[in-house]
Amino acid sequence: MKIVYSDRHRLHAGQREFYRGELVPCFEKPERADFVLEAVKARNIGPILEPKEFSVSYIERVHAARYVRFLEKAWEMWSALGNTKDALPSVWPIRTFRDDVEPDYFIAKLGMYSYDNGTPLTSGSWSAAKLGADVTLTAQQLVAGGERAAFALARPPGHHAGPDFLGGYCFINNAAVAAQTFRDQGAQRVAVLDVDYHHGNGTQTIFYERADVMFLSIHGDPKTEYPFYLGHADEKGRGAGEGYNWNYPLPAGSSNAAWFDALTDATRRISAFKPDALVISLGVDTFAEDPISKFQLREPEYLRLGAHLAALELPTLFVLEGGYAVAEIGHNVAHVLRSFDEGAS
Ligand code: FKS
Ligand code: ZN
Repeated sequence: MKIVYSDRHRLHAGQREFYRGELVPCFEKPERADFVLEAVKARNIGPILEPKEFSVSYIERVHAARYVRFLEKAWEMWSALGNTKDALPSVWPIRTFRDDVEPDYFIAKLGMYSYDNGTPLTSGSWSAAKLGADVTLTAQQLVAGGERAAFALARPPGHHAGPDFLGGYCFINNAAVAAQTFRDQGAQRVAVLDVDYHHGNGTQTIFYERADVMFLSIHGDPKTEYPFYLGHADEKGRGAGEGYNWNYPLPAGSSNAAWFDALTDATRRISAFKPDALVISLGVDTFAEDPISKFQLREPEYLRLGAHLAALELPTLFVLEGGYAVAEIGHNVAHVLRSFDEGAS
């Protein structure tokens, strides 16, 4: 399958994130994409294309305009205050606070548009995030244009970014932007299947009240795993969206058998939904050796995942999300894509 990639992802390179009471080097670093690129090249997954440039109006179909304006201007505002280090939020308007009045002070604005302090905003974050969306949309256009599948080798990742918030290393929800674009270009129904270790809280929130985009996620149980406050099994959608959201929280340490039981149930629901396109939020932090996650997938499981997805026989867009055992993430991604291609007709 064709792969879309730009080396300008490295414009986003956060210095440090909070981890267990101290600032440590960011897990989500440019080398991740380098390793994925190397592996897909080595295994001849397909030609590598540069992204086209898309208008921000595609992004604003799923993100609030005022959030996008904030991201565009954030570094300018932060550096105008004399700052040179990455911006990290430190205060949030939770519960009884008001979120309808946007404060003037930068750190207060950043708190309003974020939900964690692990997502450094750097001088190049907006450019890289916009480019990640362009990478994703370029791959989406290939699939909309008749390709069986395509891979958006994007970073920073996207699935934690919601309508008007960043977090979990994510700024723009690439998978959601792509799903919405499929809809806007004539697809009646789109399914988004999130196989990253972490619940795709941003994607779920964006589509929670809608019946035209089904969201399904297999992830570490939020009772103990990030992002903690969303991703439970009883979240099934609201209003028109009821019955179009399916979460498969699994305890940390779950067996591969349990993971594939969840995948089988999820893909059964996708088939019954009869979508015109499928978007896969492809995180490989489900890997047994991943430094921040606790599932046990390895090469045979990634091959099995690719074959299982191919069997759905749907136009499929793969979008890169997480995965941190840096050298291995490339192989894990390549295994999924290769076995998908082998199983695809
Ligand atoms: C350290 C504890 C917080 C955040 C984990 C974020 C996971 C991100 C991801 C994505 F795909 F978005 F990259 N850990 N500050 O893997 O889901
Ligand atoms: Zn993840």
